[in-house]
Amino acid sequence: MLATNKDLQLAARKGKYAVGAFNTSNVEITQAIIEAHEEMNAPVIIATSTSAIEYCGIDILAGIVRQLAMKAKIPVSLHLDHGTDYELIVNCVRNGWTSIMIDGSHAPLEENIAITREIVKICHAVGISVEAELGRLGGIEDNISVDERDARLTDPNEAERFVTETQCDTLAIAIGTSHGAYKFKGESKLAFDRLEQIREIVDIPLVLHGASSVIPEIIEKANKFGAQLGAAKGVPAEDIKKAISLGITKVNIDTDLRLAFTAGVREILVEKPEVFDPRKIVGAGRKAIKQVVKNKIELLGSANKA
Ligand code: PGH
Ligand code: CA
Ligand code: ZN
Repeated sequence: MLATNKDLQLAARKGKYAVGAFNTSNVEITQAIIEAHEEMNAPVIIATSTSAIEYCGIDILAGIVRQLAMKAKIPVSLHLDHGTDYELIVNCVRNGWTSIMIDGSHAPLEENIAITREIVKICHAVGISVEAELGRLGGIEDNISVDERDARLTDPNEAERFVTETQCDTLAIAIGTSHGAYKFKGESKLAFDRLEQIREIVDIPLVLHGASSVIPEIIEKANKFGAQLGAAKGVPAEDIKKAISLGITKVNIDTDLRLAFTAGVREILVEKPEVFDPRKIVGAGRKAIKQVVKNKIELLGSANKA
């Protein structure tokens, strides 16, 4: 069944767990995510970036996610990840998205507030929940690359004002994570004190972007079969757990699924050179994603919360 992020995250806050937001761009990834959640009776957010929508086609991607969601016994939200384009957002609203992220984090505060308010007005009129972002993550976000120098932690006082003035339903904050497979040069360092300060003065559910762990065994497997992902590094599982204990109720994961897919596909191509059926090749990637998603459900504590 379909649900909104707001409802899923309010339930998660009560139950002290987090809902995973997993990115998709095609049928196999969506199947892997939804099947894993069905088998573990967990609620889920299916996230679609602008480039994923461009890749698949907005109506096709909506069709895939909504058909699978309506057949599923668990609540599924269809969420726009890092929306920046007004026309695309309105198109998602028309095509049945249940949740929208408006990412005005690259703009100055006043402008971010103004852009977010406008999207909230449109979305709330039709029962769609809105995630906004304040502060800047490092790394590459869809097509936008944020230099380390421009990355900026969320200011708690700004966050309080931002939430009051925009009436957004949930808030993505920057506490030191970044998008992609190369998050940290040395040890991972998250600003948990900042998260606590924000949690104290902001009373809407909070979101952690850039939350892939870049699982070492998967990197090893991919490299064993020919990948070159030497210095890849993510957020350790313990840090994700700690962030959830401090109030994060949505954890965004894209990179870990991409890596799992790559390792799975590389393995079958190397181990079974006689295979040339796309279903077997892409199917191996789908299977690898499903296993990673199941492990994430365990980590986030969302099993049996559907
Ligand atoms: C994310 C995903 N999507 O919005 O924040 O982050 O690159 O860590 O998977 P990762
Ligand atoms: Ca952003
Ligand atoms: Zn993100």
